[in-house]
Amino acid sequence: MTERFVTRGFVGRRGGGTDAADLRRRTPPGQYLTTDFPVLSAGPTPRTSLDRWTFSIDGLVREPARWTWAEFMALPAREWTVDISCVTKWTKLDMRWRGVSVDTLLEGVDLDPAAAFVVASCDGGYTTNLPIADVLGNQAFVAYEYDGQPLAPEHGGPARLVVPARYFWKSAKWVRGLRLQARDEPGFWESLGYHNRGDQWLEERYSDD
Ligand SMILES: Nc1nc2c(c(=O)[nH]1)N[C@H]1C(S)=C(S)[C@@H](COP(=O)(O)O)O[C@H]1N2
Ligand SMILES: [Mo]
Repeated sequence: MTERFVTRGFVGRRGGGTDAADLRRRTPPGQYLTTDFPVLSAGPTPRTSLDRWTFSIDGLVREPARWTWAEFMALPAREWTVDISCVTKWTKLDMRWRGVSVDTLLEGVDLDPAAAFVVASCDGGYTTNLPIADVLGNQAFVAYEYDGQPLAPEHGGPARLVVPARYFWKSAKWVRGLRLQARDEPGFWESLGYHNRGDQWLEERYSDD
């Protein structure tokens, strides 16, 4: 039921080598490469214990879905190695994550035909918005491991959304759910002047870009 939304995106630009030409090709406009993993949070790091953690899908679905941590860990998982670009201009290549595809999560619910956008919500109140097409096709996932280790709290642990095809503010840390909506609704940074879509290859940083 979710196939109708799938867009393939920039598959041709993904992956690849690390010689000088490859590195240039893999660096979006206006970005520089880094090997650091900076922390950027709009507030304090929330600490939700795993026995109180749940992940929900609600809004325009026939029945809302909700997983406990144990149930979430039992979902089919896989690894992604992806390049990440932050609007503050750093790009980090080949970041290795493990988690659950958003496709897998949406397979568990019956989408209302009117559902066209998702709003990710988080512990701490942060939100970000995405069209459904931007999170399908196994290009977005809820990660709970980074580089072979449980995701660190400052980087969004226990679990965060990762949307590599968009600037990193769309990758909601401490994510607790996705709400399906008919209408788009700007999230935290999108309401404060950042671009609604945030495609790093088109340099969509601010709302008038
Ligand atoms: N819940 C939540 N998610 C968030 C943020 C935040 O402040 N709160 N910051 C966003 C921004 S602006 C960026 S650049 C990345 C930073 O992730 P990192 O701290 O793991 O580098 O997380 C994004 N996700
Ligand atoms: Mo950011």
